[in-house]
Amino acid sequence: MGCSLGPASPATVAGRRVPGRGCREGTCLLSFFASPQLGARVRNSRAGKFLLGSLGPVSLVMGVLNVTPDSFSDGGCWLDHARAVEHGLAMAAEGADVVDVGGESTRPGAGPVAEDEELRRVLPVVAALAPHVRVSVDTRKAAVAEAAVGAGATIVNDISARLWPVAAATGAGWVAMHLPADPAVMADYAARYRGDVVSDVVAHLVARAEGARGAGVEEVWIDPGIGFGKTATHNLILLRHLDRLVATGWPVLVGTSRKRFLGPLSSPPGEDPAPPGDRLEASVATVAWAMAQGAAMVRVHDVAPTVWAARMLAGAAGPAPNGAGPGPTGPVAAVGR
Ligand code: HH2
Repeated sequence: MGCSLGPASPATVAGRRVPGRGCREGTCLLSFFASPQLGARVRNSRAGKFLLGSLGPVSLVMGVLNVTPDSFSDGGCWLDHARAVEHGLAMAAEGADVVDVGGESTRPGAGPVAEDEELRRVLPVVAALAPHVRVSVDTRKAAVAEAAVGAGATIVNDISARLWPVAAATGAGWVAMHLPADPAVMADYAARYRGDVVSDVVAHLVARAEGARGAGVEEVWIDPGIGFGKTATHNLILLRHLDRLVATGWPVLVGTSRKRFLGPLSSPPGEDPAPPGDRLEASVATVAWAMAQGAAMVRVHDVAPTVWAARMLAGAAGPAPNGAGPGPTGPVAAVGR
């Protein structure tokens, strides 16, 4: 697929206020978790939604930035550091609340990446983006997570759900994702799995989240790991019952963007599954569903349409106090996220 850069250049991003988005440089997420009132609301509310006044639920958007040659949908696009930074800033200008920088593909069959190579890929990009937007590092390696936090990342996006000690030691936020088998063998695992996928995912993530909180991690997210060791049916069941994850009270992150299970749903019956670049509508539809179920953040490649979807959902979920609708100059813009 093509590697198109977003509309903004770095020069236009610094200091620019994005219409309709109140979160610049990670302040909203930080203040959200720093606020006992709002933090308690997310942790304790049955739906776990970001309920801000009468705006209804407003979810955050995490933009994907893979500094890899082989990621399943944008492999090779952002391997060059200057292009990666430009794309990260463009996503921030489009309204991403977090930019997720990764240096290792976890698609089925991807080869392992040596630690020094992963560090070489991600650190300069994290350091360049961190002054402008909140940055997470997508890694399974403790040393990479630690170094990325040192370079400015404030969330460890951990598909292995094992790196909470790094978050505890550094004060970073931590995402625990459900990964039931190593990516190299997860397709076989998924085909053989006969359990209750929703109950297993909920139990696994709640145990990890409680462990991390007990170890002192203040900001903990849980993520069902759509596409990781799951069949298309498992993915759809997890989406259907996302409310059970949300009901745990831990803020939920969901990543469906461009994933394989969307391929057959994105092409006419009888035709080949749509390739990753042709899964935009399915991606937006599934993250919109996730947001409507109470997901507090969605991880996407296509930031701009997702931000618009989030804004429309916020408007649809609850009328603003003054009766104005959502939009660049409406109450959503005034209150932010
Ligand atoms: N999915 C991918 C990578 N990291 N992290 C979280 N928390 N949730 C996800 O669903 C998730 C993730 C896979 O997507 P991508 O990074 O685009 O692909 P690749 O692993 O090929 O780089």
